[in-house]
Amino acid sequence: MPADHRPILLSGIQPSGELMIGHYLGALKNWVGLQADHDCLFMLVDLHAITVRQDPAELRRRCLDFLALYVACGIDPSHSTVFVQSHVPTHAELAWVLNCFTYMGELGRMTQFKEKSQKQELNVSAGLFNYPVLMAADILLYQSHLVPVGEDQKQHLELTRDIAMRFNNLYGETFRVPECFIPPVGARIMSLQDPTSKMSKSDPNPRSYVALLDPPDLVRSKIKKAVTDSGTEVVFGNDRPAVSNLMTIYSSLTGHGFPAIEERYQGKGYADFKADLAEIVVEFLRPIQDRYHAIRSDKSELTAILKRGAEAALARSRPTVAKVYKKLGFIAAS
Ligand code: ATP
Ligand code: LTN
Repeated sequence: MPADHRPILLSGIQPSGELMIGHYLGALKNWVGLQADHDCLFMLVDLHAITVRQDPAELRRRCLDFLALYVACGIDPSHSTVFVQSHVPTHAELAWVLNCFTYMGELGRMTQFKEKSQKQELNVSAGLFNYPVLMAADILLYQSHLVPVGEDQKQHLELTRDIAMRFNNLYGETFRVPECFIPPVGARIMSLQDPTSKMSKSDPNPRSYVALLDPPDLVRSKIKKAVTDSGTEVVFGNDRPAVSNLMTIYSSLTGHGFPAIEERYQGKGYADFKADLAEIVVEFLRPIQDRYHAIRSDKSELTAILKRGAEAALARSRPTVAKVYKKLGFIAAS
């Protein structure tokens, strides 16, 4: 790859569950928007995914499904480095080192760990606890400037910055301290069935989210049956979490602000609003789904993208590991 002076951007999604509209609005949309003027690395974080049990056959299939969806959503693998985390061994190597510079107390305070370990009370793995350290390694390996994520990942980004600063203070400038990019609208899309909890691909109820590959009639039915607040007005506000969430999806997909949406539906009820929103989502998904089906059928091209991506990522991350090992006092192998 030629010398690139654009800021380095890195992000990833776990290949678990189904990619859904929350991932698009909180992450993928911004990856695509920032792609032209950043030097981008986009990952499929399979090492992160195994912090909860995965079916091996499904995980294998899903990595390619997600890759095809990244491309269908607008990630251009000829401009950006797209790779699978487990193909690049430096991630696990740096994660081990960073584990030795992260405190149990810090990891115990992570909201995602608290939520996921509560759901899974028995046999909470050390991997689930250490998850944010691997994420810090992902980011720091590439000297990333910018990390676009949804709101729920902000705390992990703050921990990454703390780990980087701690290491730099002890050993001298080693890691760039990254910045977090959180979109102003769409950073936290809520469940369609419970507007007090985040829309999540690991939700056992598929009616709580719209998957990027849901067929049109299923999208219509999920939006029609989405819970609403008491009252009938299409007005944004903290006291109306359900309709505000639907308005956020509407606004993110159309670019219309909340006052314009309120004006358009003045005097109309939730049913009209939901019917229009359903069509907006269906029309938004249609070209993504068409592109997806074309791309997903070309397995050799998908494999080639990942091979190129892994080679580039390994070459770019090796110098950081070498620098870290040297600073720590590890002797060189040759
Ligand atoms: P899981 O529930 O399987 O742990 P998840 O649905 O939270 O996963 P991740 O792989 O953890 O998905 O998230 C990938 C990216 O999508 C992250 O940047 C995350 O912040 C963003 N994201 C996930 N859910 C939402 C949401 N409901 N709204 C906005 N962004 C989201
Ligand atoms: N933990 C993130 C996924 C992730 C990530 C990263 C995001 C793993 N490594 C590095 C940005 C940068 C999540 O969304 N659950």
